[in-house]
Amino acid sequence: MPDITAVRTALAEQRVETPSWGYGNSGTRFKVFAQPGVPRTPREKLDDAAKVHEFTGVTPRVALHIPWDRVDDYAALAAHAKDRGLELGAINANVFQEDDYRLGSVCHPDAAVRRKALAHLMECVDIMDATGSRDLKLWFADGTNYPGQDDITARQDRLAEALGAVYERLGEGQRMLLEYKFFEPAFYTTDVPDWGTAYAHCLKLGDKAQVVVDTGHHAPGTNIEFIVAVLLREGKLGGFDFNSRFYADDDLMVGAADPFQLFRILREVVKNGGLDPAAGVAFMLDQCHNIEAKIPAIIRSVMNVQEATAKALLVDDEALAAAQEEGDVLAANAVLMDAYNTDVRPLLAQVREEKGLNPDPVAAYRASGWQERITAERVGGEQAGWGA
Ligand code: PSV
Ligand code: MN
Ligand code: MN
Repeated sequence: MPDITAVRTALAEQRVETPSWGYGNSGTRFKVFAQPGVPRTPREKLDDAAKVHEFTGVTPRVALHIPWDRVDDYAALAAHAKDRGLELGAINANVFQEDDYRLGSVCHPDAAVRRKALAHLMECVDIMDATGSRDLKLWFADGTNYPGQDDITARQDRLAEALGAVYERLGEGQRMLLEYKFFEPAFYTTDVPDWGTAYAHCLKLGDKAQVVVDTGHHAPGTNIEFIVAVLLREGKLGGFDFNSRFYADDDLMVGAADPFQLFRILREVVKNGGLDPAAGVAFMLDQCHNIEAKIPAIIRSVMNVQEATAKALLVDDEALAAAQEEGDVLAANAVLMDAYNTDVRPLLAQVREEKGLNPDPVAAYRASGWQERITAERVGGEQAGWGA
């Protein structure tokens, strides 16, 4: 049986990074429903993130998105984060929201557009220098819509050239995390559509380049835990963008659509040493809260990651190995299902109490008065939103 003290310690030490854009308004292409009290500035996003950390105790890092979080003084923003007990996390680049990028960014057929995109990526590394961020997260909307529109391998060459230049620019202790997504906004080819393509580029680049697995970026039925196991085995799993999908890149709360899949993913993480902070696997959320209250949704999401992790930690490895060795298919499966079917909420409540936290972070947030305060105080000005 797993050592319960070690399980509690692992849970107390796990960190989940929250995304600045999850605190702002978001929606679909049909409608953005604005919510009262939503932050108007990157600093206000950090103020909300500090509340999430106050009640969960495990979310000290906040990912930024440039240009949505562009400020004049990034060191001052990092100081604001520090004042609130936070650190700035991954810097997410954005080379997909300008007219110039209609045919792509770093893979664009026009060298002038490629240079512009590369300059933005370099700017993101400058920002990392100022904020002390470790990770540059790269997601490219690049691709084509029609057969013949552009040359598939030429686009790979352009991608490799840009990635190589950014890689050279990375400083000591900085990493590049390359994200893949099977389609959207490109519908025929995507230039980084899958983990294999991301892995091939990262392998050539070197140790500072790793793959990030966004759970929403796979075709239905994809065995994501297999990808996770393989990337960990190769030392190339840089982190996760957690969220839930029912249909495409839905960006719903992690663990909402398929908690069993999340458990299976975290089982591979735990089993293959990915929970050890030394493994460098970043557990990030990449979500948007379009119709639900944002701060409690982020707290709920963090709790969902913790619950899946707790279940993964409870797998009886000895019993599992014995069943596997005997070829006892049903017994092996039952060991995993026993862990999955365990109610870990009391265990996590205990872990929180040991940290001096309220065992119910959502209730504690609701009782804190923060939502009422920001609703009253954040009037005037423009609310932050996905894309602004
Ligand atoms: C777009 O698909 C996306 O959701 C990617 O997952 C990025 O990580 C995120 O936006 C932020 O740029
Ligand atoms: Mn993502
Ligand atoms: Mn996405």
